[in-house]
Amino acid sequence: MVVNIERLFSKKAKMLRASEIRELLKVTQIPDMISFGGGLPNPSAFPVDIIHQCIDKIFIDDINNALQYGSTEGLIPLRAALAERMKKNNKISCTLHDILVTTGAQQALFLSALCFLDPGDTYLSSVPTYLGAIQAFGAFEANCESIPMTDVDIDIDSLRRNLERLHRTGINPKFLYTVSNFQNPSGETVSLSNRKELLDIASEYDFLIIEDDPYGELIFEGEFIPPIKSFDKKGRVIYVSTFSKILAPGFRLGWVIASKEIIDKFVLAKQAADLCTNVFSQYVACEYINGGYLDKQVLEIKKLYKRKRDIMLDSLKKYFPKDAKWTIPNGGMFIWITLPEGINTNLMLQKAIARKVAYVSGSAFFPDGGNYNSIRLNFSFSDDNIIKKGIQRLAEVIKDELTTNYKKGAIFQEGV
Ligand code: PMP
Ligand code: G9A
Repeated sequence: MVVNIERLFSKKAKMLRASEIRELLKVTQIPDMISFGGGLPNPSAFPVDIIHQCIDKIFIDDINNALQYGSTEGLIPLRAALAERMKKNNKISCTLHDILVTTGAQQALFLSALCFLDPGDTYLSSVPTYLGAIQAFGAFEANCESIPMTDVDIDIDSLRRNLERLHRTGINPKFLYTVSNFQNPSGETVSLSNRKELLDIASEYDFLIIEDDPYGELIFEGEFIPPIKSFDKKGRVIYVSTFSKILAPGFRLGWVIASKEIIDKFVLAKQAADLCTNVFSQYVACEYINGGYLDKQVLEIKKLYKRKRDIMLDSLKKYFPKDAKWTIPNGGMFIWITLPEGINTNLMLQKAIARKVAYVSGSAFFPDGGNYNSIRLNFSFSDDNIIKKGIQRLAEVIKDELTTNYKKGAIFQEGV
């Protein structure tokens, strides 16, 4: 008898949706395709020789433990090294006991969803926001209240208005999700005063903040702004970061800093998910930090990505239509483009792919859709001359679209 699998899937499984970014990664396999789509680090930023040295040392010093199961919390020397680094670089006062090592930052988001979101619960998120977070939280059947940005900051008036409206109907959001530095997707960074205000409001209305910070180390210029977590005295902020952008995403290593109650609960959830994070990866990362390699490598990565950002910005200025606008990120990996209203970048994507250039349409980063006239460009992955060529190609696609399909002021429906 043929098994009717669909009938057996859980409600949660039926609600799972494909990530447009992960789908787009397939397009990058097409020969000669220039992809500004996926948020991929540049392979030349991977410290290959250093990784080799670290592994050689592990083979000599402690290979049996590196190949063994480990504790769910993570390797003690790695957590101690992270606590030290978080204090020194990020002004977050913590010890190794406040840190849980996770299978990438993505798992930290998934554990947050598992531990805090029941079906029908509400969370807040600034928009546009990281697609993987929308996916993780959406899997738990939660409702997202989208809070717009005003320039670089989360719109405090809108946040307060939303909170008042929710309270009148008896809804208490569980948390606010934000990527505070060099956001994925917009490249913007939330100001110091906005960070403090968010924490005050979280305390007033009694919700948590999930501060996702994979890009904070990749600062090219401007002042370092301490994370929201550094002002948190009450255990209200769950801070999430990752080795993906400062070592290599293939290691699948991230970490969470949170209060003891939260870490304890996440440990239980993680036991059910994967027992422990990849132990061999943790040994390599530990050697990478304690051998003094990480700081030097971060300097190299920043130099490389700043150059790529500048090439992309110069090319945008040279080739893009005059009425296109874009952000100028002080770090990270992304530039956000706003095209004239009436352009549908979802529809335009097929034409761009036909001309062998890919991007992510902006609407993917809004849980409620819309914003069809925006796109996200990644500048870290492509070679320098490919960035120039790709932006030139994309500019031609946009100019064609403006002369053929542009419907000034058109409102597009979801799904087109
Ligand atoms: N959060 C944000 C904002 C990201 O951009 C990413 C990856 N691009 C992640 C989390 C997931 O990172 P990881 O590779 O550590 O799972
Ligand atoms: O899904 C991935 O491969 C990570 C990249 C995320 C992004 O492009 O935002």
